[in-house]
Parts: sequence; structure tokens; C-alpha cells
Amino acid sequence: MTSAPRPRPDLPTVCMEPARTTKITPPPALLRTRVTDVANVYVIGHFGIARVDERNWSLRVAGMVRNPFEINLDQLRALPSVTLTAVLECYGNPLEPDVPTRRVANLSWRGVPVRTLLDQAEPDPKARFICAEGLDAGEFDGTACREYLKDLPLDVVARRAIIAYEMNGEPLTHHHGYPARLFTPGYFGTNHVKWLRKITLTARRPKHLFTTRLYQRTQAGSRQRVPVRDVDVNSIITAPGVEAPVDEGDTLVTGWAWSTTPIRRVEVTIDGDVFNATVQRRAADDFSWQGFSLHHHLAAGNHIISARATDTDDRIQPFGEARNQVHSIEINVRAL
Ligand SMILES: Nc1nc2c(c(=O)[nH]1)N[C@H]1C(S)=C(S)[C@@H](COP(=O)(O)O)O[C@H]1N2
Ligand SMILES: [Mo]
Repeated sequence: MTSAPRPRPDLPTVCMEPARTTKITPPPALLRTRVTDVANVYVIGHFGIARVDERNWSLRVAGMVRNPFEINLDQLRALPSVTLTAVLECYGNPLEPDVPTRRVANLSWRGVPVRTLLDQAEPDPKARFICAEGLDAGEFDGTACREYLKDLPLDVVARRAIIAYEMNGEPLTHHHGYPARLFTPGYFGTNHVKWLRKITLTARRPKHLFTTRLYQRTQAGSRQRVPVRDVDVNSIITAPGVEAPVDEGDTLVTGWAWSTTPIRRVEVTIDGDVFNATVQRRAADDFSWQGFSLHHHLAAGNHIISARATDTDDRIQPFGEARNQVHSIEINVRAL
């Protein structure tokens, strides 16, 4: 689908490309490297893809601050930056939140700590939230929106969010939010506002389709609806792949597991027998995924393999009807 980008008359900096909203979710076999190739990263744009002209782009910091200001891309790039590796995971379709989509990647991000911008802006001590506004606009689920908007808790953002302008050492692509996006390690994809144009500090959550209506959840043991923020415990099997034939013999089962806190165990079940996989370690302030692996002798025939991760807070993947339900694959092993 390629028709001409549609200019937004109210905003000189942006054109919306028609909603090629989701690039096909890459099969797990394409996610074998610790850092995912940008070419294998899923894409979500609820209104389509914004094409931003960097010459007119600026980021505004406003709301409950003493010194509101605006910076352009050169000024942003001139500020001290940090580089970190972290998971990018989609919560799933907000209209079908229990369906697993396995849209996930692990990427190297470079950007300016939001803290740096806040120090310059001098927040009012009563400010509690950061509202991040994207330049994209359009209709989603029958509601017209003049922007994509998310609100995030100011304390978390001040501690670990960045204004990201590079993925894997290259400028963000248009699909992934060029020229800049908010990125808060450990949070679900919906919060990483692409084509960022403004951050506004507020005392309350703003009402908006993407803040208080969609992407809300109730968590186990509670009936209160809360915004989708921290990622859940989850895992994905990347090898063996279901596409390529597997020969009988010693087989390495590998994959990735991640959560808000480090993963402490991955149970791999092969045809009903449960084994503890070897799991790479992760520091508490690192939000990359952790590799797991297990050697097993597979005889010729069909096998069902699944992985189930547990984090250090004892959150564990459910077996069914949840977006983070255990990942199971069925493979056919050839006799040699
Ligand atoms: N401006 C804007 N930012 C956005 C979105 C969007 O529609 N508009 N979608 C969000 C969702 S739901 C996800 S999962 C991630 C996906 O990031 P990616 O397309 O770079 O993979 O972007 C988030 N940021
Ligand atoms: Mo998403």
C-alpha cells in the first residue's frame, strides 16, 4: 500500500502515510540475535506512519514548569546522551488485550535523559505526570484524535526515560518515530511515543483515547483499572524454528525472557517433561531480555516445546488466554 502522504494542514511538519499499521510480526526465528535488526522490528502506528520534516521539527517542554522551552534536533543531539539496551514490546491490540501477539524486539537506544530537559525546565513540585504528544493524528476505533497522547508518571520518567533519536546506532527510521521518541525502559510499547513533539507536565492524568480509554487493564488481585505501563513476565522460543526442518539428536532450545524485574527461572517443557533452562543474568536496572537455553535429545517425530518464565517478584507466565501466555511450538523432527 503506497499512496501519497497526506499533509496535515494544521501542522507544517508532518504528513501521514496511510495506515500500513502493522508490519507483519517477524517469526521468532528472526529474533535470535541479542539485539534485533531494525529490519525485523514490528511496527505499530494507530493512525499510520508520520513523515516528519526535521527542518521544522522541535520538541517543546511545557506545562507545570518554571521555564518552558523548545529545542530543535541539532540542539537535542548536542546534549549529553546515554545508550542503553532494552526490550520494545507491544501490549497487543488494545481492543483484544488477551490475545498474544509476540510483537517484541530488543534494541540499543541512544538519547538524551529526560532528566536533563527537566533540569532546564524546572518542574513545579506539584507536577505528577508527563504527557507526551506525538505528531501523528487520525481516527482509531471510531474516534478522531488530533494527536497520539500518553501520560506517564513523572518520577519514573525522570529516573529512566530518554528522548531517543537512535536505534542500533542509526537515526530512528520514519516507521520507528523519526526524529525522536520518548523511551522508558521497562514500559510497554504503547508508552514510547513516536514522532514526539511536546512533553507537558501536569498534576492529573489527561483524558484522551490513548490515556484513559484504551490501554487500561485490571491486574490480578485488584479490580481497579490502571494504565498499561510495566511490561509483564514473558518469553519467546527462538530455536528450533518451526520453519526449518530439525534433525534428530542433541537439539539446543533457546529463546528470550523478560519482565520488569530480572527473570530468575525459565521452565522448558518438552512433551510433558519439565526442565530448568540456563538463564543469562541481568542487573535490576537493565531492561534487556535475558537468553535461556537447554540441550535436549529429540527423537524423530512430533514434539511440543514450551517455555515459561518466572521473575524475581515471582510473577509467572499463565498457561492460557493471556497476552503473555506460555509460548508453545510444535516441531517435526526428521530421522537421520
Ligand atoms: N506517536 C505514536 N507513538 C506510538 C504509537 C502510535 O500509534 N503513535 N504506537 C505505540 C505502540 S502501541 C507501540 S507497540 C510502539 C511500537 O513501536 P515501533 O513501531 O517502533 O515498533 O509504538 C508506540 N508509540
Ligand atoms: Mo502496541
